[in-house]
Amino acid sequence: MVGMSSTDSHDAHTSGTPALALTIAGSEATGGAGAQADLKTFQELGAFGMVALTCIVAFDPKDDWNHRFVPVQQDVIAHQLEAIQADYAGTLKTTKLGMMGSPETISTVATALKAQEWDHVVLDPVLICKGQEPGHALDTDRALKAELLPLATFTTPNHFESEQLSGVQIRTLDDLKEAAQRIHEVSGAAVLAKGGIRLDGPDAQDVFYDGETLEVLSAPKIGDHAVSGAGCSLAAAVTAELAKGATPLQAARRAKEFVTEGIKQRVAGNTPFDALWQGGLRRA
Ligand code: PXL
Repeated sequence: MVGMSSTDSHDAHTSGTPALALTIAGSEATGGAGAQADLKTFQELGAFGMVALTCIVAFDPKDDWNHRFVPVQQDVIAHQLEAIQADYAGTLKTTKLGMMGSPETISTVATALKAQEWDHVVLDPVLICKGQEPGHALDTDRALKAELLPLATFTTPNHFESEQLSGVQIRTLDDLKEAAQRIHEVSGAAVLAKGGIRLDGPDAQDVFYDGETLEVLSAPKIGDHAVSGAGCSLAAAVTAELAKGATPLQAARRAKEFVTEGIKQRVAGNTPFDALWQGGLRRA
């Protein structure tokens, strides 16, 4: 603030500043997924990013890259959100919810979210990470449905999460459409249900539904392996686009392009899944 008049400071909030976007997510140390993917996506799409960290994931190279997971203490999560929401009170209107990891964290986050008005709450309903057992996720699943889904304005479930949230078993594109419609009915949110590589056929197909428009977003599949960070980056790209003023359908289309190009230019390491490169659209 040194040397800045109150007018300068006010102007900085109202003109020429980038759109603001918060992610409430876990850290995935290798940089493929989680808060790292979200922040890189925000930056790439021209939004100013913030993070409230919910947990830390460190893959274990000695144990088949299994997920080692520690939650961040509940008061530390609350403090991060307190700082962010006080700093940008009145201007921060867009947030993305990524991996929560526990029912306690879901409650802490829901309480903070309810303390202000939001234009956009993008819920990536992360139930399990690649490599985790679905059984671990049941209590988180219940808390997510009860406490976060009602606050969401947009949600991006993958194949497994769409089945959990809709109760529909998804084998075909029509199943995915039905699941998207059911999730919209229970949540009121715009839904981008991801078929990804899980449905048969040459294309990676996702279904957008917002109560009015049902659109299938389609791009040729790139390889037959899931890429780390694709889900996080998709939801983060939706978030950045919404923060910049896009409609939900525009945001979904742009996010699909972002992820498709990012997968084409993926980064290989020693984990069994490659990581999406958020710079894909730079040389699409
Ligand atoms: O891709 C889901 C995901 C989200 N957030 C974190 C993760 C993962 C998967 O590894 O580690 C922190």
